[in-house]
Amino acid sequence: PASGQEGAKQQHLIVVSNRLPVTIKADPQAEGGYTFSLSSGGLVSALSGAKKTMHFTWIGWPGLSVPPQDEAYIAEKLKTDYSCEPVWLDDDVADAHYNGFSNSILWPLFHYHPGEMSFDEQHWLAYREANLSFAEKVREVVNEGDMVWVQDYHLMLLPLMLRTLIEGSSLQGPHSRRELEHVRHGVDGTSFLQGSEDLAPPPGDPRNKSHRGGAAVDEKGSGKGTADGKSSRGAIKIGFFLHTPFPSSEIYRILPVRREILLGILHCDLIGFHTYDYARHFLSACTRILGVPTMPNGAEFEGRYVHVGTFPIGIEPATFHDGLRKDAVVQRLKVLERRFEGVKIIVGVDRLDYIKGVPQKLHALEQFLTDHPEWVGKVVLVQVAVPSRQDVEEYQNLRATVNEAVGRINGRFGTVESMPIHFLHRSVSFDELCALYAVSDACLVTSTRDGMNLVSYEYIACQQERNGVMILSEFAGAAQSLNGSLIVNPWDKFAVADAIHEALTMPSETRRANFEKLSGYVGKHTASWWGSSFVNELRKIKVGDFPIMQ
Ligand code: GDG
Repeated sequence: PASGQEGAKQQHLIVVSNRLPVTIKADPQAEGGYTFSLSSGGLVSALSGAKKTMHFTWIGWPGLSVPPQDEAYIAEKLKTDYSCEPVWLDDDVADAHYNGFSNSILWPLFHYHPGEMSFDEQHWLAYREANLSFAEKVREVVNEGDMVWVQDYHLMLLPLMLRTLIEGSSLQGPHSRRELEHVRHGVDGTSFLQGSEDLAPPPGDPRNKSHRGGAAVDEKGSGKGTADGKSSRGAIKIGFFLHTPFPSSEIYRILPVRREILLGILHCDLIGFHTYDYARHFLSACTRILGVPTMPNGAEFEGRYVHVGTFPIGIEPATFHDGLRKDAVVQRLKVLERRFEGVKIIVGVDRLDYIKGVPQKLHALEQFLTDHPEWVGKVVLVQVAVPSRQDVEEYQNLRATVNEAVGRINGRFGTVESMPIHFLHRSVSFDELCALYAVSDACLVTSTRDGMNLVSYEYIACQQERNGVMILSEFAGAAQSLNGSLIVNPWDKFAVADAIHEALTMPSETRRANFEKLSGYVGKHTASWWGSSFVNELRKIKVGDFPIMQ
């Protein structure tokens, strides 16, 4: 991050996500008492291109709470080494925001699991409060002309709060007055704008010196608006990308705060989704719930045109190609090939989440072995099930269901020599993942809903030699792009069993032809392609640009 002066020379991109891409661990032996390591998520690689060409700041929750006296050291280290700015949240707010509203309300609803949704007003308040803490942090670092790119369902109120705090938007629109009041004042009547007054200490206040931007920039007269009414509308550009599906408006309208969430992101200049269907669902929710006029590529909202587009995410295939060339991976692959000689391997890699359809996958395998007993002992499913969100009750129930199914199927089809399911309830190293993908004859993804699903992309990236078959749920966003896969309905165990059979017996020429198509797509639509497409689109938008509405 640089000062306002440098920011004027080079466009500044501020990415905001719930978690920072840095893992911080307390370690009394380490210098300063903490260790720091960059995570290797898709978002990190997606933004690597933008990082090189733009002045770049990443804002997020650091994932741990530390004694107040350690915060400054951590913040300094994050800023200097990783261009990151931490948002500190109280433990109870972080928990109710993340496990509560985000993962017990929005996540199940967006994945068509309203039965798993438990709405709690305290969670809504915490969501609002956490979004406000993020908005305050953005306010500290942002300057006029900057682009802010907000990531995912944890931060859907952030665009509205940024317009209010930074641009002093009047919040007087005909559609929204009541809901904006709800977002501003919450159900407890406290206003987030009151909180914002603390953010603009009077000139000369020592707090102004503690951070760049924010009130200090206002003192210099950058023209940045404030919550006290000095409006500078359009001062920043705001983008939002949703990594999950956006459900049909028939499902979405179940949400008690459906209007507030839509209004939250409608304050963007650009909203992106993985697929055209998600974008369409969002636009129809805007029309049906808010009466907002829409076109196929956007919506008219309070005198502003909100652009809506599809930006399918991808992976960096080169990371996997490099991985497969590593000595350790080559050796491991040989060991696995020897161990499973004469046996076909189907691989599954999923966070243990009810959207990933792991029970459905197990039922389909059971059906396949029932229909084709000649395959018993000749095929194994290696299922990596990474523990996830274990504080949420639904995830604990899922674990019990899956354990029971694995035990039953292994009990039924296992022999002294072999078990049909190798179940790993833990994560594996990147090297092990590469070797596992490469050694497998098929990959089975049975998500009941999935924004995109990157495991399918990663499997393809590792199939140069084997040309394995991708069996992919029609309910994963990836099914819209990965032409050359066997597309299945995961709820139809007979159809999935048939697809398993087709995959295991597919002639090599067909596998080769499918692989060529798949690999071409994965190689072109990479994570960095996704990142730069979105940022370029956001950059191109002229504030005040208004297509003619029909
Ligand atoms: C969300 C959306 C959307 C998994 N196990 C191990 C491991 N992984 C890595 C995979 C892959 C990632 O985790 C999972 O990505 P997915 O895309 O499949 O799924 P979500 O985590 O649910 O991600 C999804 C995505 O956001 C991006 O927009 O595609 O639909 O739900 O990269 O490799 N990595 C290692 N060991 C493991 O055991 N090293």
